Amino acid sequence: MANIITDFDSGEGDVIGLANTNLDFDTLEFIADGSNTVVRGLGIDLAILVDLEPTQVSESDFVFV
Ligand SMILES: [Ca+2]
Repeated sequence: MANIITDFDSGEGDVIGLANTNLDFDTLEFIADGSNTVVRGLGIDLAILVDLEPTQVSESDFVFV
């Protein structure tokens, strides 16, 4: 089940951490769903960013560990 992130704001320094994954930013898809953005990787919905548009998501918002 996707993590629902209601308070993401890169202006606050928020980042989305993805651990133990072979994913990288280029393998993620960002899909508009109403006013939200679904973050999808390898066909799996990883996170829902509430009240954020896909164009507002950038590579610097993610940390892969
Ligand atoms: Ca926040």
